[in-house]
Amino acid sequence: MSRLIVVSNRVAASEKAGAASMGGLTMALSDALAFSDGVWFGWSGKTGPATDRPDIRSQNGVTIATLDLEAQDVSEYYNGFANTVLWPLFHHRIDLARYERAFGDGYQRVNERFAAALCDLVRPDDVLWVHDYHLMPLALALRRRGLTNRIGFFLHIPWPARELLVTLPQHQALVRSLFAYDLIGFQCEEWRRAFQAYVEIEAAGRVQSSGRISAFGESTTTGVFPIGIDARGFAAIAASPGATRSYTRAAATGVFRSMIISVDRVDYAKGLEARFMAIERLLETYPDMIEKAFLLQVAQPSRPEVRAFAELHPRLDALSGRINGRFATVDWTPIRYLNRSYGRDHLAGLYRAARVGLVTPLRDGMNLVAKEYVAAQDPQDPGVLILSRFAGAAEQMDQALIVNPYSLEDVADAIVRAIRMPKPERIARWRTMMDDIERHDAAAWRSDFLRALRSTTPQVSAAQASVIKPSATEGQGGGGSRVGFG
Ligand code: GDG
Repeated sequence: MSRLIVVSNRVAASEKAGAASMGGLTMALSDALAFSDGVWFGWSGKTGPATDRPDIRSQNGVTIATLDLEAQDVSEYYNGFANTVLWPLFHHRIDLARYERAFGDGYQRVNERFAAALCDLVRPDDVLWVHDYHLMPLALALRRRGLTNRIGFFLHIPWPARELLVTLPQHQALVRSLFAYDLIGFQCEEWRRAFQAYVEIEAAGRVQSSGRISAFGESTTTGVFPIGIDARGFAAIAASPGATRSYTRAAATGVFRSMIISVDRVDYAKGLEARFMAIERLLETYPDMIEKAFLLQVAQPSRPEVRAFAELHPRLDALSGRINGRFATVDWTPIRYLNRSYGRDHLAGLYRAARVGLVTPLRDGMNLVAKEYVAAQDPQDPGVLILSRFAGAAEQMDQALIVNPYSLEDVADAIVRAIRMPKPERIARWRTMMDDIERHDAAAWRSDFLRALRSTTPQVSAAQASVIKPSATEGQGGGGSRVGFG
């Protein structure tokens, strides 16, 4: 049995590792790692002197290997290229992206450092699974060091439209570097199609119906693996004592009222501003909803060092304050904006108490909140999910009320329809979605991906690995055998 090595920017926090605090992704990966005597590798989250030697510890049968990063790396790689270049670009906000060469240098430097540290840990028959946009060039950096193991990549966020991707100065190097993986996984067909369109048009590549794709004189395999949650586990959390306490409290304050819940990181891609405005439009258009409906927005602060994220806070404060000032009455507030995070059990109780789950990102790789909302419902009296068509989850969850989050009227109408929906229709829609998320849960996602990865033809032979070199257009600011993003 070969070991699994999972590589992600951050490694799951250990201290709180109880079922109630772990997300579905962490659970799915932890199970697989424990089973295969595996290793989870990533940034420690701390700053310190540059090093290739990871700190290694054992946690629930899993080896955790972490590297500290220098302050400059955090600034250029994490806050810079990952979250001020790739995050906005891949979420179609090029107006918020800052294309600075120093960010590309930092991105390259950290991927090289990860590769150097990993090479000392990896054994010949290990399988590597790399996660997300922070680490796209990692496989190429590993191949250039001679690693011939199977390496898979999963992108948790959307793939952008070609017309926007080409605004990135390093677009070709970035896409080309992905061809060093044996398997590239996307959350849904739409993101895979966008990737294929880039490769066909910009790189004169060839796409086969099997998912095999060739360009730059290399080929790899693409696949669609919608990430799931631990649906049964989450349903059990929703019935736990902690969840029941938060359910009872929320239900008591919402008697005779319809609670609408949203849960997001404070992130421009999640569409919080448009959502608040849709609540305002709801109250303008449907006066009978005044004192009847209210939004409970749980909004966990996120990436405070990145300007576009930090700037969102005062805007949301002002918007919720203005709408509340305009519509609130002595004992009712239309938007309860909670700028903090809650335990998973608390959250599950709130989902269950809410008549409507309002999930309206402007663009989102998948969106797990949509699935958690469904899993937390009372089967005898479930609430209604309203879901943005621009979330990857919409491809799977067509029994939700699918909306265009840019249209305030569309969202307002869907809220009224959800609140008025008869119980038999609510149950029928919920049942279909629940069956699907139970079938396609976190464990299925992980095993589907790993099965596909293990059945790919190995990407490179040892001999080929030693001759992969940067292209003529790459390497400025890098040099030698580095990947070339500067
Ligand atoms: C990326 C992609 C993709 C939120 N607030 C609290 C809390 N949360 C938990 C939710 C959910 C998770 O965070 C958020 O997951 P999402 O999927 O909505 O979003 P991203 O963080 O943007 O994740 C996304 C995902 O990767 C997985 O591939 O779906 O598209 O952007 O689980 O419950 N959890 C707790 N307290 C909170 O206050 N405990």
